[in-house]
Amino acid sequence: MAKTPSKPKTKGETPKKAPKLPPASEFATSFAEPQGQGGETHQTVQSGAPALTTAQGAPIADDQNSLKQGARGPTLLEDFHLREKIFHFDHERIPERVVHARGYGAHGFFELTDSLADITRADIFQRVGERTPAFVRFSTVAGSKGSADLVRDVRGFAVKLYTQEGNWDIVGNNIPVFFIQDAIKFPDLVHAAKPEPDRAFPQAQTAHDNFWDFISLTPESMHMIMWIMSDRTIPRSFRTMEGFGVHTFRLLDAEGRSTFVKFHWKPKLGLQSVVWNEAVKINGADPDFHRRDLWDAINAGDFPEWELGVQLFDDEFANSFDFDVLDATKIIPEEILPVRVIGRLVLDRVVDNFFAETEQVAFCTQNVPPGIDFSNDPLLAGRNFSYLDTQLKRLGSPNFTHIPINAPKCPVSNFQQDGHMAMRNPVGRANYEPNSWGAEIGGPREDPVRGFRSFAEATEGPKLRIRQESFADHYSQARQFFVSQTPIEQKHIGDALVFELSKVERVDIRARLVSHLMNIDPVLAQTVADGLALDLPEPAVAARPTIQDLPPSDALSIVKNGPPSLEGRKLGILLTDGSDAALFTALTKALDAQNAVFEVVAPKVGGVTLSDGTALAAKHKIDGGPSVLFDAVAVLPSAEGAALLAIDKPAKDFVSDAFAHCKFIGIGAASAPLFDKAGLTEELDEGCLPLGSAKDVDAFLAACGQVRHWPRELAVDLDAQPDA
Ligand code: HDE
Repeated sequence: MAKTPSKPKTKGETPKKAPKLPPASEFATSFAEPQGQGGETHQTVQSGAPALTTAQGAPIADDQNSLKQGARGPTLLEDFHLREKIFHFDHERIPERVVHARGYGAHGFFELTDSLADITRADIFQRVGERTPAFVRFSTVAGSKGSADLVRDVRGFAVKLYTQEGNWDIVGNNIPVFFIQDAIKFPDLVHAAKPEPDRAFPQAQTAHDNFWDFISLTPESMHMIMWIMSDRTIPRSFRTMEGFGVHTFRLLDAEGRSTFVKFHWKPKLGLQSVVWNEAVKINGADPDFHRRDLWDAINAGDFPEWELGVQLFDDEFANSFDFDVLDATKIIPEEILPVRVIGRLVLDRVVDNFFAETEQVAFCTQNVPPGIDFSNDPLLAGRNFSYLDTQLKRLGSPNFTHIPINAPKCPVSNFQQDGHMAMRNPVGRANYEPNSWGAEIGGPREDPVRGFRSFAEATEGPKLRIRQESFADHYSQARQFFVSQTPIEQKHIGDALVFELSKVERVDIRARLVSHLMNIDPVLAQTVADGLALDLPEPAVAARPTIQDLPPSDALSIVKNGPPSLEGRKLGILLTDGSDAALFTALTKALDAQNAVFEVVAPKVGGVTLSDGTALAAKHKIDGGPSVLFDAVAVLPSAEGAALLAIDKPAKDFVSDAFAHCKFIGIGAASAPLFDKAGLTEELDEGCLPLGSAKDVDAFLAACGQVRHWPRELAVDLDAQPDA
């Protein structure tokens, strides 16, 4: 009997059940039902299924053939069923989002763990232990809806919280800063990043002239450039990314007093990314890598979880801070202002229908409940216009809030009426206020106590189109980010810049970008110039000199904030007929115990027969399950199996890619011929651990806890800096 590897479920929370399929016998019955004269299959209500109807509810007798005059005659216009079916199909698509088109969503809840009642009257932050329903959509920015998941890009991290006093949308990213300081530049940024308008390529890539031309003329983007050239833009999973509200917001108490706040989502699984060469291959092997990961994890009961943290500060702190808290190209380092954890976000339910939920969800930064308010960040002001405006284009009606995914889960009552597809229609005579129809039929009234009030900020000054003085330092925090990275992370930033700029055709654009790097870190600039075979240019003219000694911040490194355990990580186990059954059992038990997952890769998807005669189904055939899909691999063939794998190109790629991507590799006792033929025997290092028997399992998994064996890349890569 074939065993399917199974996983223990997380305690206390019930995973979604797999849909029940009819037994095979039922298929047999329905398929045995009348065949049409042309041999087409008719499945009828006799199988117990509900009747197929038109959109108007009329039962349909034949859904296989259009209405014709005579057996070979013309199709008749009268066929309303045909016309209605095709009409609806023709209109299935809605415009994709102008940015963040590719995304994936899930339901869950936010639970408050630390009350903020003394700081804000926002209902969601009052009662510890209370849960608020949530919907989260993760996304890439530049690519179209059908683009691949692991392109180098910022990830959107948009959270809709259905609070009891209205929906609150924290429409954030997995990077805490942004490219530009003023919303008026957003269309230019996005045009420059998207495929070039004459040729319509490259898709979902920033590695082209227009992007780097714009960026190299926009020094305020330099801090963001450091982040997007880091491995933050190739995350291992949505589950291993941070999220950030980016802007400074306000929390308001019942008296209208304000506290500034920045929002942070911190993943329970820690931070983890893939490497670039791996990302490129994942996009081919599984373009849905991130959405599949989220879907699988939630359905297995491994509910993704983030802590919500806040950085709280007052005007005095804001005025004392070196940078402007209204400038979205700046962070407040956690070492200066610690993040206070106040709750957790858990995703525990996949969508029932992708279109209805993930595609139609409409996030708007202007959706804030009483107690939350905006700051004067000029980027945020533009967003507050843009998100509402874009939903009309995308969803086609001002009534998009009537769609279940967008509808608040608290009472909604107002005098808005009519419009396309109105679902929530007021009853009674009064459709205006003030009115004198009395409390019962007069409709809703203002609530001066619970109602939303803006912070009464005093402002004055002339109307000007200017960029604030306090926004002028474009390099100091970019440098701080770079010096906060570990050597391997710094190397990846250099590699990414060389890769991207080598796709730029105009040498002057490459040089202009390197001139900005001179103001960030001269060694990085030199590395990139060397990688492009470019003479080092003069530093770019800077509005403010770079502060050289901002202290490094550990919070900015992925490697320093890696996974606390193997939980949620995936081992690929390469097996053949005759693989050691006892070793397989010991390894998979140990993985289960640590809440890690595994998938079996074998020459045929039908599986293998282990040494004790057990038949084991495989998840992948070798070229369908390349090692890029896994965090680490165990290569455990039998002696006969290893001899076969040694002449199989996908098997050799499996091990050489795992090696090149610095993965930990468990090496089975009989696997030498494969490593030999893959040309790796001489190279094997401490990241390649013997996995000959059950007693080796603990040491192998302990090593895997380090995520990647980075010394391997620093030692073998041609681009590696001697002093990295
Ligand atoms: Fe967006 N952005 N954005 N953005 N953004 C959109 O809204 C916009 C910005 C972000 O999963 C659009 O519904 C402007 C920063 C996410 O549905 C649009 C500016 C941050 C999502 C829009 C910005 C974001 C969007 C496109 C500069 C991080 C996906 C479709 C002023 C804090 C939400 C849509 C989802 C989507 C405008 C800058 C995050 C056009 C004008 C900064 C996560 O309204």
